[in-house]
This record gives sequence, structure tokens and C-alpha cells, in this order.
Amino acid sequence: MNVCVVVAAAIVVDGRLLLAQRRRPAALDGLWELPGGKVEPGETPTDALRRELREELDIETEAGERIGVEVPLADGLVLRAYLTEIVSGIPRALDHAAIGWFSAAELPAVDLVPNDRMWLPDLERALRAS
Ligand code: DCP
Repeated sequence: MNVCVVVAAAIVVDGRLLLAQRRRPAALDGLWELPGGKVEPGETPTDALRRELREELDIETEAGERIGVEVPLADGLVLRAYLTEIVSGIPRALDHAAIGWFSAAELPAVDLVPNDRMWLPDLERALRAS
């Protein structure tokens, strides 16, 4: 069976995690997420992540290890996160309302999209280890 994957990036620089604030759909408007999107036919998940981050944040990246559990979404999609390095560029919000950088201490108070909340302990651990 072909499970459709949504990929998301955990980008940590100088002890802070990059989050992006969604505009849509209405239910997620204003909430913060690990940036990413759906894997398109013919793409590997890490290809898709590279493309999404180029499209959404204007950066070139390299996906590394997985972080956190795979989260089942509606419609047979699964959501998965990768620790990701910026290779070049300075991230800017081309599609999101804003981007922000958050420390481990700040993270629990951020209005994350519900799915990404599952990764909170893993993200805090990665931030504290960085
Ligand atoms: N999602 C999530 N957490 C993330 C990234 C995505 O919960 N860190 C969810 C939100 C959506 C689904 O995954 O329900 C697909 O994400 P996007 O809408 O961001 O994906 P695309 O940009 O590929 O979708 P489209 O091309 O349809 O706009």
C-alpha cells in the first residue's frame, strides 16, 4: 500500500528551533509548525523536504536523521520530521505568515499545530543537546 507522507524539518541553529506560522487552513491559521509539506509522486521524502523548504523559506537544506514518532494524519497521510541543516540562504517566510526562532525554554508556550505537539519532548531534547 502506498502511504502518503508529509515531511517536516526541525532546523536548529545556535540553540533555537525554526518554526513557521501557518496561514491556512482556517483551523490552523496562526499556529506554528515545523515547515514542510506533502511528498509528491516520484519524490523521495528528503527530496520533498528540500523542495518545500526552498519554496517556502528560500533556503537550500540537507535532511539528516529522523526525529520523533511518525504521526498519523487524516486521509491516510503520515507526518514525519527530520533534523535538517541549512546549507545556504537565510530563511524568510515566502508562504507562511512569519518565521521565528525558539529556545527549549520558550517552546512549551508556543501555539504549535496539534500534530507537532507530539514532538515537543524530542525537540526540547535536540535543542538542549545543541
Ligand atoms: N502538517 C502538520 N505539521 C507540519 C506540517 C504539516 O500537521 N509540521 C499537516 C497540515 C496538513 C498536512 O500536514 O494537514 C499537509 O501539510 P501542508 O498543507 O503544509 O502541505 P502542502 O503544502 O504540501 O499542501 P498543499 O500543497 O495541499 O498546500
